This record gives sequence, C-alpha cells and structure tokens, in this order.
Amino acid sequence: MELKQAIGSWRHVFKIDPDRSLAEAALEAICLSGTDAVIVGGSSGVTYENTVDLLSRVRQFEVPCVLEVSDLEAVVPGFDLYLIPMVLNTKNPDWLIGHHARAAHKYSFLIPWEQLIPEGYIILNPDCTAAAIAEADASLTEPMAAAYAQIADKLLHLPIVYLEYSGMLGDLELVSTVHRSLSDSRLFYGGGIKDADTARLAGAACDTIVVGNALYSDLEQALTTVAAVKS
Ligand code: 1GP
Repeated sequence: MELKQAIGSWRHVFKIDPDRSLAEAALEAICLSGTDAVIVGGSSGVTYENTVDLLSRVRQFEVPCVLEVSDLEAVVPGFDLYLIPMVLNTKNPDWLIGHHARAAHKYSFLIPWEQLIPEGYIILNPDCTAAAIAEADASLTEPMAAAYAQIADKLLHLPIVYLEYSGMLGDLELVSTVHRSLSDSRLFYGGGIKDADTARLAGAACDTIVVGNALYSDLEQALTTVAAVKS
C-alpha cells in the first residue's frame, strides 16, 4: 500500500522533537515499538541541523518517518511524507495559509507536492506553545470544534483533522463528538497520553493517537501505548 494511503490505517504514532535529546537506546525502542510511524516535529527550536540529525538516526530503522513542518527553514529532504498543519482556529491567517503561500512562492519548483499531506489543526490547549505561536483561539466549545472539523472534512476535504491538546489530556467527549461529525477525514488526537490507560481512552475517541511528551518523561510507560491501541 502506498504510504500516503497507509495513513488511513494508522492507529498510533510517536512524535519526537528535534530540539530534545533522546539516547540511542530510547530511539531504537521507539522505532522498533510497533508504532505505525514516527513524526518528527516540534513547536520551537527546530532547525535544519537538528532535523537532519534526527532523520538520519531514525533512518537506521524501517519505521515510516514523516516531518510535520513548523518552520520553513527546517524542511529537510528525505522524509517519507510531509505533514502540513493548517491551523483552523487561528486568529492570524498566516497560520492557516499565509506561511504556506510564501513557501510556495519561494520554493515552488522544489516542493515535492505529491508527498505533502495537509492537516486541519484545531488547537485546544490554550497553554501549549503551539497555541501561543499560532495565535489559536483555544477556547472553542464542543459544537464549535465540531463545526471547524466539518469545514475541514466536508468543505476543504482535508485528509486529516488533528485535535491538538499538547501537554494535557483533553476533553475526550469533545474528541468523540468531533469524531462522529467527520465523514472522510481521519481524526488525529494528541495530548497527555502517557500510558496504556490514557492511550485506550483517547484511542476510543479518535482514529489515530499521537504520543509525544511521555517519551521524554517515562519511556517505558510511553511504549505501552502502542499495544493499548493496536492489539
Ligand atoms: C504534540 O499532539 C502531540 O504535538 C502529542 O502531545 O506531547 O502531550 O503527548 P503530547
């Protein structure tokens, strides 16, 4: 199956941050964990150098490796796919489409368009770095979050809607409501998943769970999230 289509069957992904250090043994455990893919991405301190470094380390393993682009200067060739966040609940259109248009203007002929996958991002933790940087209105009610998600799904036909609660376990009832409102988009959920229990709860509310911070705070527990949603 082509990797772009394979996203439709991903249940679990780990997100690793080029700006944080991971020992070789930890990276090996992550890449061999049985997760469906490794996303490389972070909200701050992501550079070309630390992204190349992490890509080359992940490439020792067979797991698909995709870059979630947050900074144009840190776009590195050689990833399997590139996830392109479009922040739906931003107050600043730069984060919805402005930076994207500038990238296309500057690098159009270099962009591997067929490897790009847009994500309709809805940021719901007002205290996370992504919310501050992307100027998100993170105070959405459940019906409004579902409304944004439906625009992403039914009007814009984005393949992924991503509910981002980075750093905290979100409102999983809201996540379920958003999930039920979608027809075609795949629902990614990320935020506060740290062990098998939180993975199961979040996994029941969405299509794909994203586990990030826990890799750096308690790796052993973080690794149990894979079997929790994939077995
Ligand atoms: C962050 O959604 C991911 O972009 C995962 O969130 O770091 O809280 O696991 P956590």
